[in-house]
Amino acid sequence: MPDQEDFPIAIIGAGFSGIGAAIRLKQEGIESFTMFERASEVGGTWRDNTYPGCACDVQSHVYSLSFEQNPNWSRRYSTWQEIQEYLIGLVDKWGLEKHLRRNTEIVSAEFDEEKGTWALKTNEGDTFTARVVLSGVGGLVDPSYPTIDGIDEFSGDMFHTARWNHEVDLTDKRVAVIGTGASAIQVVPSIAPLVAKLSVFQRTAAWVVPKFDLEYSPRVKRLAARFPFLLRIARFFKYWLSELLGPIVFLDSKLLSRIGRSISMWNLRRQVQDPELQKRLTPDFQFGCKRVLVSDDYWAAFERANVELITEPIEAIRREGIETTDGKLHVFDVIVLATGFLLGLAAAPFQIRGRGGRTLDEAWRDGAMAYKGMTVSGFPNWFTMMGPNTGPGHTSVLVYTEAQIAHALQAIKKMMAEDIKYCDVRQDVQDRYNEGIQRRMKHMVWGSGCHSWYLSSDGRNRSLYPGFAWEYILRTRRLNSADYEVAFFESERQLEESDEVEQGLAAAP
Ligand code: N01
Repeated sequence: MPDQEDFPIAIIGAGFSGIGAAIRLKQEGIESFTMFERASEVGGTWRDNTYPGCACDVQSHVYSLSFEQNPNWSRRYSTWQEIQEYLIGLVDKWGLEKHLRRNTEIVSAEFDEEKGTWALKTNEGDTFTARVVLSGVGGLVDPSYPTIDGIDEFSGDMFHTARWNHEVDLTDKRVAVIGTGASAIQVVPSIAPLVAKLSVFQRTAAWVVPKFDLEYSPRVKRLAARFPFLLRIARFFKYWLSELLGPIVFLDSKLLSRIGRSISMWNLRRQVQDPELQKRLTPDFQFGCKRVLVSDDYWAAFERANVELITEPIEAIRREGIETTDGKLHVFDVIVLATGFLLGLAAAPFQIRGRGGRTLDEAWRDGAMAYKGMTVSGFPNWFTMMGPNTGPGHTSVLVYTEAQIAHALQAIKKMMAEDIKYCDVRQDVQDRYNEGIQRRMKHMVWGSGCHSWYLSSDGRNRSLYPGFAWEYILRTRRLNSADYEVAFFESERQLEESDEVEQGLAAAP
């Protein structure tokens, strides 16, 4: 077994995946890892998204690490600040600072087949050599800016939800929000009481189910701190409830969709009284096809006198505001772009060169694909977290992330114990796995005719896992060596030694 110093591990990204992986390595007594974070602070999405109302729409007991349960969540659905504090707290608690290189971006990676190592180049110009790479760069990171005519002409303030400009005071301003996705539905009710006028530009209405958020009392928090098993019980029930209800959200079933639709329509009717407005806010696609949103106050915001819904398509952005296709110019002081993200997992985050000099972008020319969402043939010892087809539509993404961390950890321990140079998933195994994933996709609601970030340009879903989380966990639980081409240092050494013996014998008089 090699010394840990001979087994450097790189973790790219210090968001939930990176921090979770670092803690699990520490728990296993593995200290030879370095975390690279391109920003000055950890937290990933919870560092970048600070817009008013930003909170997780998955319950905190499930949207947290199972091995780091937090008794102090202030409410059922935590705000971005609390989640960010939780992550910063974990870095402190586990002494991750000494492993962390802040402001350090990995700009390229190249695999050395002879040595079984990855050379990671940083933006500072140095190179870090790693035996294993755990990539936790996130899937929805870079904002997607819309291509609207005249977008640079606007004379007021304009910013994206993921790059909120806190210097701009919205009080008594005329504000436009473009988009009606998960970010917009949190921004709209939060800023509506502040602004003079709020206009929401809706291209596609969204299905929204009730949130039933609540605050946890000091007593509940004390109990959770005193009896940690209560947190495990809460997590257990919330997780299994989401699995139980999952088929309503992901299966292409008219009957199940009707249940989801009824819940959402009830949510709409209790918040909006005007039948005409109800109609304009009702989606025309199957429940679950786009991400189902969770809110108790988004639709209610349209009942306010200062909030209007605009469904006329946008023609252009002008100096004064937004022009719609009916020729009307809507004048604004501020435009908020709630227009989503570029799907990061569709392409390599930077140039990654694997065996034979092939890049990941070349390997993914026909779409992003990986074995169990983690490993790609030709790119040995590289494990991606939140990779292709590992996102859920119905539960916490962290359940999947933890399964990926556990899988990578198994591989790392095996490599260390058996002096393995590299493990490279076999192309036929990866292909078979992905054929199975796409076969199952035919039964999922995501391809039922709507347009969403779930689908790539060829209409395939390469972002979500078509099934239950428990099943993904079972599939990833065991590392099957037969799925991988495995190269050992030992056998090479033996070969070298036997070559030397043979040469020695041949040279002997
Ligand atoms: O982005 P989106 P998001 N003109 O892509 C519209 C996660 N998340 O930031 O539907 C007019 O969902 C676009 O219209 P359409 C979560 O996974 C999680 O809201 O394409 N409109 C849509 O309405 C989520 O799914 C949390 O017709 C334009 C909106 O902009 C993902 O992030 C919270 C347009 C974009 O919606 C993305 O959510 C927030 C144009 N040119 C986000 N271009 C949690 O709580 C786009 N749109 C965990």
